[in-house]
Formats: sequence, C-alpha cells, structure tokens
Amino acid sequence: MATAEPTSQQLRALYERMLLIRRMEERLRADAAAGNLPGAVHLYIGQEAIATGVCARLRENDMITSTHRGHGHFLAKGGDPKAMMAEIWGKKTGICKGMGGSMHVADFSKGILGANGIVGGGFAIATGAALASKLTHDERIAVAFFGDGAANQGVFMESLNVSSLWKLPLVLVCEHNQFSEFTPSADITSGEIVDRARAFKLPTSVVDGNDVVAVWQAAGEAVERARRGEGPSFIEAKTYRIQGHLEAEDLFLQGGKYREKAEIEEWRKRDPVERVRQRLLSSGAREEELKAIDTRIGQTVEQAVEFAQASEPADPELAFDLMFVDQKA
Ligand SMILES: Cc1ncc(C[n+]2csc(CCOP(=O)(O)OP(=O)(O)O)c2C)c(N)n1
Repeated sequence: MATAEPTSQQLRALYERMLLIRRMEERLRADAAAGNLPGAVHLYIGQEAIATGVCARLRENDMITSTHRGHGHFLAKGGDPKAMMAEIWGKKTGICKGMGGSMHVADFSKGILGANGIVGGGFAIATGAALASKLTHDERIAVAFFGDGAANQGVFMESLNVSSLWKLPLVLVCEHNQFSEFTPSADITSGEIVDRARAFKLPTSVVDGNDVVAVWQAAGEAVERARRGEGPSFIEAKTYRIQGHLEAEDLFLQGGKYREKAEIEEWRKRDPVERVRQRLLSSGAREEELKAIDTRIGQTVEQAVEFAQASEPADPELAFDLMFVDQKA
C-alpha cells in the first residue's frame, strides 16, 4: 500500500540519502565561500526530503528532470557523488566531463535527464520522456521536479494539458520553497498552484515538503498510478529555501533584503533531516548508529572532494565532440 508507513529499514535509507545531500551541500557551501568553485551553486539545503522521498519510489531506469537547484535530485536518484563533485569543480572526471557544471549535472544511465539552467526547462523534457515511455511500452515513468517560480511558465500548462489528455506516466512535483530568486512567491503567483493541476483533472496532493514520510507516501501513490497507465499526478511540497538563491547572493543584493532572518530561523526548526533523525531515535535507533552513518557519509564527501581536486580541469576542446552526436571539429 502506497500510504503505509515506511519500514525502519526504509526510513533509515531515506535518512542516509538526505544526510548525504546535506553533507555534500554543506561542503559546497564552504568551498563556494572560500572561492574554490569555478561557478555559482544553488543549494538545496532544507529541501532534501522532497527529492529523497520521491526518488525512493522510483526504479533505476525511471527518469527525472531537475532544476538549477539540482544536486539533491541527482544524488537522490542514485547519481555518483564523486562524479557530481568533479563536475561542479569543472573537472574532466565530472559526470558531464566538466562541461556542464552545477546547473547541468546529468546521468542518462540512471535516468537523470539533467539539471537545467532554464527555469521550467524540465517540463517538456519530462513530458516527452513520459510520452516516449508510453509509446514504447517500457513501463518507465518520468518525474519533473520544479519550483513555484517555474509553475508560472506557460509550458507548465502545456505539460498538464497533454499529459492529462494522453494519460502519460508523469509525476509533476512542485517544490514550493516560497521564493523566486529575491522575490517572494506571493508577489508573482496568482491563486494556488495546485488549482492549475486540478483544472486539468490531475489527482493532486499538497504535502509538508519537510516531512520525508509525507512526501514518500504521496509519491508512492502518484508513481503507482503512473505505472498502472492511469496518467499523471501533481504533488505540491511546501517547503522553504534556507540558503540564499545562490551562494553569491550577498553580492547581488548589495545590502538589500527580501526576507527577515527570523523567518529563516523559524524554518530551521522544521529541518527535514533533523525531523527524520528524531523519528528514527524515537522508533528505537541508537544515537551511536546514527553517528556512525554520519561519519561514513562524511568520508564519502571527503573522498568526493579529494577526487575532484586531484582531477584534471575540463578540456574546452571537448566542446566540439560533445555538442552534437558524432560531430568532430
Ligand atoms: C527562463 C528563465 N527565466 C529566468 C531565469 C532566471 N532565474 C533563475 S532561477 C529563477 C527563480 C526560479 O524560482 P523557482 O522556480 O521557484 O526555483 P527556486 O530557485 O526557488 O528553487 C529565475 C527567475 C532563468 N534561469 N530562466
């Protein structure tokens, strides 16, 4: 049953994945602040429950599309931490040979169709992937992760329309983190985003995006429905962006502000990683076991950074080989 509680083994797996995303990004935050990274990073800290809860319901060959805030989706879908770190460091050993960077981490072999610097760019890709799956009867489903800002792009409506009409195996996951860059969502979004999906007759659920169990349950139902060939579903996960829009936010704002520190602190109290940790402790996990998981993940992160640092820089000449299939300069 999709709405059942996760077993303690499943809950532990959810916790581990969320913690991996958190620790990878804390390291990225430190390296961004130290000026070690060649490009901008948009961090997912505070939203880990969403990618993790959804991707835990997917098969390895199911497909996802992501956003400019894509590290969490990549890792949740089973992307390799070393290859992601090297990509963000702009190295040849990166998952896209260092040619894409933070905003384009992709691994087709794991169904990760890519992070995307174009806001709303994932809708049509995921819808097309779901259509391909339906036409070839391969039983794969596609998930589009997107922000509340992206829900204001017209292509969202196009995806809702054709996916509903053609009963495509698609799950649309809106991560409502309440901001678009430096603008509160309420200033640019009319009505409720979920009502847009209802208008196209999609089954919808609105969940606490900081509660991995709630996300996991909603995703279970949506994924099963898509797998049965009954069409798309929409999930809105309510959450909050803890970090700035990007790690160089202060430079952009030049002293200006768009939210209060107290609000951020309020949301820190609903930290999704800490919540699942408490849940594990109250269901019998021991503090030392959880510490051991953290230590192991710390080593994974450290190894990923060492791998990235030791790798050669990306080769710009590769642009000629990688841009088009079979094309040489
Ligand atoms: C088509 C397009 N328009 C504008 C931008 C500039 N931009 C980058 S991120 C962003 C805000 C996106 O907000 P949301 O979809 O809610 O995602 P979040 O950053 O909150 O995760 C904007 C407007 C862009 N990258 N692409």
